[in-house]
Amino acid sequence: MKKALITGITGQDGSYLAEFLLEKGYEVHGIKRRASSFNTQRIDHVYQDPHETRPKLKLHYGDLTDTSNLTRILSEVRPDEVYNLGAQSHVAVSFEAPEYTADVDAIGTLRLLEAIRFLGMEKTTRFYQASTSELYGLVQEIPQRETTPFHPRSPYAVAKMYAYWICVNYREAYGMYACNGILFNHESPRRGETFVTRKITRGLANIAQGHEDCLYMGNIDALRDWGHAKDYVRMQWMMLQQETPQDFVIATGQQYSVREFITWAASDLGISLAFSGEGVEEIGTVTSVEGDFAPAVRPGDVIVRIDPRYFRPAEVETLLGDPSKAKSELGWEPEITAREMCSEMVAADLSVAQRHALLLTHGYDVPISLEDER
Ligand code: NDP
Ligand code: GDR
Repeated sequence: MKKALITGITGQDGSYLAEFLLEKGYEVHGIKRRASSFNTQRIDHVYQDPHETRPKLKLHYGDLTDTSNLTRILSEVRPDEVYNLGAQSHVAVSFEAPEYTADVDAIGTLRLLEAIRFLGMEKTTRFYQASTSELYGLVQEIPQRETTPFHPRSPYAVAKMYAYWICVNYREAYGMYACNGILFNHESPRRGETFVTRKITRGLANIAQGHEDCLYMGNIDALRDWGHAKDYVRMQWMMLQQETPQDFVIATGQQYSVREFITWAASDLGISLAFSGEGVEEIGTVTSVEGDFAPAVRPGDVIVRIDPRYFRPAEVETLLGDPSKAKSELGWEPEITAREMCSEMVAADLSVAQRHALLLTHGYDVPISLEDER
């Protein structure tokens, strides 16, 4: 039985990857951070009681900032494959906490690689690094492929650039099987609530059910290549099953704006929107409402506004990936479109908002944040 160690197992990708590897028969180990409240919601459904004789999923307390902890976990587990998904992954937050972001995202990667080498596992343990389309930042070529030069635009992207190159360096210097997956944005109902897609689907579902009045957005003209996290974790595993380690761009090759995503999500709720105004004055006004999903919304309501607080000191305006290499060399194809994914996310967030509305009707005032969709 193969053993995998996942950093970031409690995050969006970590949870899908853990499910995927468990289905493949792996023994899965994950590193979770100590928190003052439960932080394993995304993997609770695959959690196995440690009192069972041979649980297939084991969690270890740890942190990418803690070298001795990482070394100890690696020496105990001796995994065949390490998936380094752990990161301070929010681009806007990285401007607020640049040093911490560098410590976790850049030096954390080095710590793991160095621990693998220190333990003499560099020829036996395969390593996946969660690299990102944010490396392209100020884009030098459209679409972006493996050979497109990098120009990172945030402390997050700069930290991830170090991680990218240290991974390449350990491959070249020590013959490690180490790969970078250069993944474009990927989402799901398990996406963190403050990333743009989830903020939109959750915010509009709450507005539809009367829990909030307005969605406050940043740059809605930003263009992204959005895929589904389930499709992308499959590719993370495929990258570690090849004869030789290589880096791959993982993307759909389709690009949409944040504004289009808002319109899709609204339309799934039966809401038609018209945008007017310019810059921070721009607003999204309801033109019509159909069906039963948005009982709290009326034509004429302004449900989208721009708030400059969500603008970034340096923005990545446009990203569009070219996944040809992954398609031709690994036979990988994304199966879920961005539009389908948006509907899945809206349905999940609407169901939470509806349950909340039902509780309110029956006199239970449960704070909605406690009910986040997993
Ligand atoms: P999430 O933010 O959902 O998950 C991040 C994970 O990292 C969480 O489990 C988090 O733990 C953990 N983590 C954060 N800080 C530390 C730390 N100091 N030590 C150990 N673990 C830590 O990210 P995603 O699942 O969306 O992304 C997975 C990886 O892929 C990240 O590295 C991200 O940067 C990268 N990536 C993501 C893309 C995307 O579109 N989703 C695209 C390209 C790259 P906790 O739950 O306790 O917060
Ligand atoms: P991104 O994702 O920065 O691409 O990083 P995010 O969803 O945060 O932003 C996408 C685009 O939407 C614009 N935007 C807003 N973003 C947020 N979060 N909130 C808003 O209110 C808002 N309004 C407009 C942003 O400016 C941006 O242009 C994600 C993360 O998962 C990274 O870890 C990963 O590496 C990259 O995707 C690929």
